[in-house]
Amino acid sequence: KADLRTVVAEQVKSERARVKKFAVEKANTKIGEVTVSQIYGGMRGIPALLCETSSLDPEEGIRFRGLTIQDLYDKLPKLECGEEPLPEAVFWLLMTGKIPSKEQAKMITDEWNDKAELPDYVKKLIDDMPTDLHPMSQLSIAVTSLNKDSQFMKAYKKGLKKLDFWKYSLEDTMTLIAKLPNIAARIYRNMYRGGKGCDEIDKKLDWSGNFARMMDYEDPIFHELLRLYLSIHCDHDSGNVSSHTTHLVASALSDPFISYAAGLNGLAGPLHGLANQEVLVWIEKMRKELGSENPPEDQVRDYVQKTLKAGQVIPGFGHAELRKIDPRYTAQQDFAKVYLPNYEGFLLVNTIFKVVPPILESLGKVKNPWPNVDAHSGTLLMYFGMKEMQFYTVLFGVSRALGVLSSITWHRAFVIPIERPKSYTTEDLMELVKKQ
Ligand code: NMX
Ligand code: MLT
Repeated sequence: KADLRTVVAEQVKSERARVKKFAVEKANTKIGEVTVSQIYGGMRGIPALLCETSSLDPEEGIRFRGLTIQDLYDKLPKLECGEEPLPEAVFWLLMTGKIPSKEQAKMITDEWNDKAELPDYVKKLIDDMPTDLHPMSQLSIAVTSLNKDSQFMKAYKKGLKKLDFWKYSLEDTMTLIAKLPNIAARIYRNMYRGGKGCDEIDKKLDWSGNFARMMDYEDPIFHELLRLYLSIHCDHDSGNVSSHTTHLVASALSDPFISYAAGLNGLAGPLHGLANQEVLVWIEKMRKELGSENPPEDQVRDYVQKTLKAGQVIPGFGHAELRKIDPRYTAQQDFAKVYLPNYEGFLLVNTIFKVVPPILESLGKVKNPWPNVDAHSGTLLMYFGMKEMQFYTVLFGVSRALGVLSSITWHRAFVIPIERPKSYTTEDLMELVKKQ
């Protein structure tokens, strides 16, 4: 079976021609308009970005290269002993739009295992960071430092041709993704295990299995959870903060390491990826205040009202684009139904799911009252003993690398220029509106 680079190289050739023809022929075709409220309203709904790797339907949720999460289960290769999709296979799908064979997914695992070792200076950098520095900052710093050996930048300095940008971007992508579990697990061990534990890759294990093992989680069901987790958080079209930031920074021809590090800094915000930490912080506060691991519905309802009265958002609910229950939430709920149906944390998540949407709906302003991916993830991690809530967004970040790095490689294949939209002052806008 052909390897990833061969498959992508063939596709780049044909896709480049197809896209060029389309973009030239339809260059002046309008596909939307921009209103003043969109400019003041976070550019919601402006059709302005390209994303080949995934698309997000507000009513249905995410499709990765056209496949739903259920399709990932049905079609992607899995481990002999596993039920969950392999992130390696998801990465192949994102990069090529094709379902990999078992051997092709294994090629990715083997390559990532071979490239997983961290340079000594990165190990030292991580070990020297204060253990009370947020793990997302540590991750971003460590990833940034990897650009010392960026193949893209080395080739660029030597006069790399535009049409070959994508090849070196892909090389950096493979190196970066391979090293991420090692970086994240080292941060985890330093912060929560006194720096002790294994940092050796076991070449018999897959990417997720190694990651779990290096964080000292041996339970095979946790390894399965991590496979699910690292698969479903990978991509959410290009408009979300982490993907858009990565693309924006990469459009300046910054190498993949610093582009993705920029995306991680966006993911670390409480309205984006940090929400999975916020959910558990909020749940733990609620439990403490109500004096129960699984408080009854009426008390949860009062607690939700109290949170809103204090001017805070209910973390894990709402979405800027989705208008239904996030299918990533449902995938995690399905996992919990199988492996931890009676866990009090899961029962409480179910109560919150019942209580919150009608309350948010009653506010009359929340566009989507339903749970998003972050409403469930922390509770699953808690069940398996990962109580360190600050670390949850790191797992999201590791997964997001699969999508954003595939995406920027394709943008380079299409030689998309530097991003530079037009901005206006309020005065300019008022003038423009007068002329309408
Ligand atoms: N709790 C309370 N109020 C909310 C919520 C919520 N969960 N979601 C939206 N609202 C409010 C929002 O703050 C705004 O209020 P105001 O007009 O007073 O400023 C109003 O409802 C309208 O907001 P929307 O247009 O529905 O949402 P928007 O697109 O601006 O923001 C989120 C989307 C996701 C930022 C927002 O729903 C939110 O803050 N949710 C909680 C945080 C969260 O779970 N984020 C994770 C998103 C997924 N991810 O991983 O990135
Ligand atoms: C994501 O996965 O990026 C989040 O759901 C946020 C978004 O899509 O805006």
